Amino acid sequence: MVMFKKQYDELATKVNDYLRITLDSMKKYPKIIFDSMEYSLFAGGKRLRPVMLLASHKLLEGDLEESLPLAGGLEMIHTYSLVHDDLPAMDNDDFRRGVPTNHKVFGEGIAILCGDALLNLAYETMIDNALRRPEKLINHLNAINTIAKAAGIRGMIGGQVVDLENEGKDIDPDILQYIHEHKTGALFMASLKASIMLEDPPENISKALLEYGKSLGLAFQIIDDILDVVGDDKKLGKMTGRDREKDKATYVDKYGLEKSWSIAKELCDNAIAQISIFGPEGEFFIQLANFIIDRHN
Ligand code: GRG
Repeated sequence: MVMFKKQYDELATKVNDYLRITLDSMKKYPKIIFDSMEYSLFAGGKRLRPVMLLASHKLLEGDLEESLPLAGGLEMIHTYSLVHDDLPAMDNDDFRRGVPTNHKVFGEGIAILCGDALLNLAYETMIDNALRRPEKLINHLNAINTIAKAAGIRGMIGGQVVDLENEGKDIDPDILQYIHEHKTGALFMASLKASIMLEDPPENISKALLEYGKSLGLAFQIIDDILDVVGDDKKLGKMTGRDREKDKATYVDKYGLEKSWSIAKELCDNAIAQISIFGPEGEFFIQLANFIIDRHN
């Protein structure tokens, strides 16, 4: 576990340093938008998705300098989704990552533009990186395409739309699974798929990584549903009990706490089982699944 934490922190630091350098190159543009992007990007997220991207690229023996801009781009997309999701027109939340939400500090207009700017900067960053690597241009275009699709209507936005449409309704379990797999799972999958696009590993390796991502992404969101009921606002850095207030479809609502835990644990076990193909090299991913099942924030 100590080793896992050290490896995780090293990768998260790489992401943070990269985001810092990239964002600082935007300093000459209007101060208010720079400040609002900096505020949400550095409010203290776990960097889970970019860490997964870098760790899987490492597992596939890739060069992390090559994938770092994709990892940074993915975190920018994730942060934009949080800023927009917190807006009054969406979830209307006051706290995120332990601090007041972006629109509470900068106003709704700037928060909308902040999300738009982070989304654009993500693609600028990933495309600039691809253009610097003509020998692997197709691999990079495929990786960017994977991330774009996962963030779009066939992925995260699609899941969010079905989520919004179903607030207050008693939905079928398969619709609930669709929402979770798309709203949250799509970016988890994209982090692994992007590294697969860069390194073209054999079919059985890609299959194992993608199955891992699918199970872990769903487990992560189910645990998020659970933490919204039993979690601590301070540790989570956001208000709990919001799903019930908004009458959102959740696993806890559908299956109860105990069954939701057992579904999440089973999914984590399935994720871990996929990793045996990597032998001892896969240890980080086993510990990552344990970290997700044990998380409190
Ligand atoms: C496009 C507006 C828009 C929304 C898309 C992802 C999403 C849908 C909304 C964000 C809010 C939300 C409840 C998402 C579910 C996924 C989730 C639990 C996000 C929080 O991820 P963490 O815990 O956050 O990795 P940190 O702050 O650590 O990065």
